Amino acid sequence: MLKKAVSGIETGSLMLSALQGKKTVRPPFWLMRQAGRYLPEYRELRSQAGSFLDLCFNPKLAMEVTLQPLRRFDMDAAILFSDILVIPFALGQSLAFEAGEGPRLGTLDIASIENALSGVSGKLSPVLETVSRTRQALDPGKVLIGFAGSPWTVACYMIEGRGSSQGFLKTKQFALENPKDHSRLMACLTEATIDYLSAQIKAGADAVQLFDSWAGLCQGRSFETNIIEPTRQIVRELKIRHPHTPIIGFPRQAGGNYAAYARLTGVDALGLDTDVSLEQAATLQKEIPVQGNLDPEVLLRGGDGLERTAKSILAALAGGPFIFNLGHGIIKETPPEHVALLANIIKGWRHAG
Ligand code: 1CP
Repeated sequence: MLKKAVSGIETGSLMLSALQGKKTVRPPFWLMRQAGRYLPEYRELRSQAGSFLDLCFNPKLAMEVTLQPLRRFDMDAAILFSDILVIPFALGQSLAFEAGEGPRLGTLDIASIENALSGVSGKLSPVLETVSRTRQALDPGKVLIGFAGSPWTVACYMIEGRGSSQGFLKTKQFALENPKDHSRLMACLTEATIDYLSAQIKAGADAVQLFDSWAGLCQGRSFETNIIEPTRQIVRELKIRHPHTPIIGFPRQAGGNYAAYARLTGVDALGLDTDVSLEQAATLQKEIPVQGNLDPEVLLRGGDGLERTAKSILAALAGGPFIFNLGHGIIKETPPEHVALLANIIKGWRHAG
C-alpha cells in the first residue's frame, strides 16, 4: 500500500500527493514512452519477444520492460507497458506492427465491433496480469500508471487503418459523412475504455492516463463531441467505480481548449504538450494539477540547453501541484545519459521557501 500524505507537503508518494493537488518538496517525475527503444535493455528483450504485440501480451516480459526505466533512473511512477491499439485488437480488428512502419489495422466493421464489446477485458487478460504482477514487484512508494487511448484517438487509427502524417483526413471525412456510424464507434470505444481501465484499476493500477494524442485535430463543436463528452463519460463512470483513483487526461495539442477540457471532463490532472507556454501552464495549474511539458527534442540534445529548459519549467511550475514529464514521448535516438541528467536535475530541485 502507498503511504498517504497527511497534510500540506507530502510525506509518502510524491506522485499521489501531486495528483491530489498538493505541493511536493520536489516534483515527482516519469516520462512518456519511458520504456522503449532508446534503452539497450529494451531492445535486447524486444528481440527475444517476437513481435511487439507478443511483447505486450507476455506478462513476464511486459513487466520486466515496465520496470526497466525505474531501475536506471528511479522515476516516481512506472507506466504499464502496452499500447493504446490493444483495444481495437480486443474488439476484433486485425492489428500488426510492421518493423519500422508503425501500426497496420484491418478493415473496420462496426457491427462486429459492437458484438465484441462484452469480451474486451477478457481478451486483454494478459495485460491485466502484467498490471497485477508489476504492482506486486514495484516498490510500494512508486505509483503504477495504467492507461488507454481516448476514444477519438483510437478511432483515428481504426478508421485510417494506420498512423497519418496528414492529420487523419479519412477519419474527419468519415465522421462528417457517416455521423451515425461515427457515433456508434465512439460509443463502443467509450464503453470499452471504461471496462478496460476499470479492470486495470482492479488489477492494481494506482492512477490511469487517457492519451488523446490527436485531440488537436478537433475544434469547436467537434472538440466538445469527440474529446470532452467521451472523456467526461469515462471519468464519471470510473469515479463511481473507483472514487479514489486519479485520472490524468492528456488532450495533446488542445491549445485554447485545454481550459475547457480541465473544467468540463472531471479529470484530476492535465497532461500538457510542448506547445503550451509556461505562462498558460501556470494559469491552468491554478485550477488543476499539471503534468509536462519538456520538449523531447531538448532531451535528445541534452547538455546546457536541457539543464536550462528543465530548470525554467521547475521554476515556473514546481511551486504548485506538478508532475515533471515530457510534452510527448521520448525520441528513440535519445541517449540514456540525458535522461539520467534530467533525473538528477529534478531530484536535486528544492523549492525555495
Ligand atoms: O517496436 C517497438 O518497440 C514499437 C514501438 C512502440 C512502443 C515502445 C509502440 C508502437 N508502442 C509502444 C509502447 C507504448 N505506446 C506505451 C508504453 C508505455 C510507455 O513507456 O509510455 C504507451 C503509453 C503507448 C501509447 C501510444 N501508442 C500512443 C499515445 C501516445 C503518443 O505517443 O501519442 C499512440 C498514438 C500509440 C500508437 C503507436 N504505437 C506504436 C507506434 C509507433 C504508434 C504511433 C503510430 C503513429 O501514429 O505513427
